[in-house]
Amino acid sequence: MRRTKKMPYANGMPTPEDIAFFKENGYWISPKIISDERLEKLRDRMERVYKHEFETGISPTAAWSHETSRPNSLRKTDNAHWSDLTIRALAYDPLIGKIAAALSGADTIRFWEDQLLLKPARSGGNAANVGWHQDYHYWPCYQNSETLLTAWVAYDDVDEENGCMQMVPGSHRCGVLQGSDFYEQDLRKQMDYIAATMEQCAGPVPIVMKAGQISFHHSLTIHGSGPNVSDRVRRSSALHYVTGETRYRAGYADGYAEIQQFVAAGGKDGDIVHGEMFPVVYKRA
Ligand SMILES: O=C(O)CCC(=O)C(=O)O
Repeated sequence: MRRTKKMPYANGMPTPEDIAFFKENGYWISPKIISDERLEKLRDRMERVYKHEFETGISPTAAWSHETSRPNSLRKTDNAHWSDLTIRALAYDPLIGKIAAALSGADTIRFWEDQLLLKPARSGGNAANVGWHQDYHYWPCYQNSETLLTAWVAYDDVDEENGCMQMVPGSHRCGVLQGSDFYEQDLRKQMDYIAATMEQCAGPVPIVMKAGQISFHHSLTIHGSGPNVSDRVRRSSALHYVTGETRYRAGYADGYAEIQQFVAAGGKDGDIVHGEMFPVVYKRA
């Protein structure tokens, strides 16, 4: 008789069961991949970015935060990998790319954008919440939601107390839903949006992780996060990847420097995105 045995992790890579879990649920949590030493350096570099000490001399694209007027709110900085080489090395990490390839079934993974996120300790209230959303809502510049995924790297231990992400398992199979809003901080206002998936999905479920673990999610998986009521800060990098089959949809370059550069270099509707702002981080041999 043949016995089915759970395969062990090999260097952090997902097993066939894990890949099936990702396909079914729209997310997967890796084992610890980033060492404590590397995490220490990442936290230090994050601080430097906040102090506007940009190693490359280039500033991030945009910051959505309330550094002075609302110190308890979520701090979100886009494209810190432009400014800092340690954060860039994380974004371009071939192992993260290889996992993204295994989960998505793609041969090639390109990196394109990151967000540095900090949810302060004892922020309470709504100010550090992230509204329920599907990432694809923000990326109409790409033709197919199946070719896009995010890796969220925990710089600290994350749990429900410090406002870990919450995912609605299976919501990536519900198509694009109206009501996505990262910036809506009163999560109760979005109950209709979540309810739209409830006939097909359970959840939401908390994405509890130790520092150095990485959660991966599909671009249609509904997710958000609540307040940090703990004494612990919650720091992370959200890294956005496209597969080698990702095609541009014309008319949506606004606000995305990477897409604008692709278009300026001759990229047209339906072309596969590429170029120096979409570096290949993994290619199957
Ligand atoms: O950090 C959070 O709570 C949300 C992050 C997020 O929306 C993302 O990584 O796509």
